[in-house]
Amino acid sequence: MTFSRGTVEEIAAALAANGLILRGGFSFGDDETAPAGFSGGPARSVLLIGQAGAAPWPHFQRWRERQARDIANPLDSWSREVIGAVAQEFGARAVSPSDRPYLPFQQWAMRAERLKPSPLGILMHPTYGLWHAYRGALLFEDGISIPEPHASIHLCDTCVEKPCLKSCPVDAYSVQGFAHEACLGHVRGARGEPCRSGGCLDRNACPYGTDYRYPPEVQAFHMAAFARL
Ligand code: B12
Ligand code: SF4
Ligand code: SF4
Repeated sequence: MTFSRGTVEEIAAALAANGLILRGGFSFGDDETAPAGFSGGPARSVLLIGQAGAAPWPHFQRWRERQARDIANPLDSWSREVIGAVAQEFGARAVSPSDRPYLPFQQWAMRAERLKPSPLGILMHPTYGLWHAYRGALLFEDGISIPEPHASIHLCDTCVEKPCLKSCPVDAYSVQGFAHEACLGHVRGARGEPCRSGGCLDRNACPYGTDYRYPPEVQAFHMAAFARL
């Protein structure tokens, strides 16, 4: 598969140098309002970039040690820098999951990878379980013909016990959605130490993808960012 300035394989190799992976992509339909591409015209296709497990962490940590001072949202800054460089090399526009207004990353991922949400809202991956995320996307003004992804098994459909809905001390995740404030109150409170130091108890209760589970220090970093601790 070739773009005007390179191939998908070359893009994947450039990302792998920072522990990032291509998470699939698709072309926007003629009837869709697509985000702008590199030169400001509508993008015709998108490639999603993300991580499986905590693979980018050592690369991010080395980058952080080189920064003159602590910066706000360092993982977003690192991701923008690394993915921005790849975008420039291959003639794409880079976007981030944190860009405002929010771009529909999970809808794009469901389309690109045929994933479905778990009861926690996090998309369930057949191999990585809940231990994966999106760090950016490349918008191209060329169309791409990526083969349709195969429909994969949605592990939550076969999971009868659903331990992910039974471990939170304040039942923040339920069929009604995510009770953001209840979670925050607990995480910041006196009894929130297990969530602060080891991550969300509900997410950690899922039996799948455990080889990709983020180490406690990585989970603590994300929890601190979520709760602005
Ligand atoms: C705002 C936001 C939140 C808000 C949700 C508020 C709300 N009810 O909308 C809050 C702060 C609660 C949140 C929390 C978390 N989030 Co969040 N969040 C986002 C963000 C930046 C924007 C969502 C959005 O509005 N998109 C715009 C709409 C149009 O796009 P969309 O694809 O339709 O959006 C989907 C989501 O909004 C989803 N959704 C709605 N409510 C919630 C709540 C949670 C917890 C999740 C995961 C999804 C989710 O439903 C939509 C499905 O179509 C996305 C990145 C992005 N750009 O999408 C990450 C994102 C959805 N979050 C993500 C994650 C992992 C989390 C956390 C689980 C971990 C963390 N980052 O700390 C936490 C939960 C904390 C915990 N207990 O552990 C990941 C999910 C990755 C995946 N594998 O699926 C994303 C994609 C970011 C990323 N870099 O990968 N999040
Ligand atoms: S515990 Fe079961 S229902 Fe919950 S996320 Fe994991 S597989 Fe899905
Ligand atoms: S982080 Fe803690 S309080 Fe929040 S949903 Fe997970 S287990 Fe519940």
